[in-house]
Amino acid sequence: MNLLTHLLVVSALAAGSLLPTSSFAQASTEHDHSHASAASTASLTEGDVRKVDLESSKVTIKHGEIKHLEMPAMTMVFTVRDKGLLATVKPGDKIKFMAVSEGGKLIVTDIQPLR
Ligand SMILES: [Cu+2]
Repeated sequence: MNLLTHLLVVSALAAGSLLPTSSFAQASTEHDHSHASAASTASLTEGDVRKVDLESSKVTIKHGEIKHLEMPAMTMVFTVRDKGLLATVKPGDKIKFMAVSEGGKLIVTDIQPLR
């Protein structure tokens, strides 16, 4: 086998093995997308306000299970999208709140006092 023939065989093999791989990757991406949109039915979560930090727009909440984020009950810090939401709550308040995941960060988009 001369060098030119060898190169042609190698590139033909590479092209042949790449094509099925890329079409398979595309099909599995579409599957993941439909799965994610079905699992993202968000709902309000109940919690107790532990700490309010107006300056950095953060609130510490002892929350119940958050099913749409697959998170068990715990106490944790959330960033609040709208600082105005924090004006309505203080430590010790019981609330319902909406938490969403944006780029790996957990954001509170709504807070409703519980009475
Ligand atoms: Cu949590």
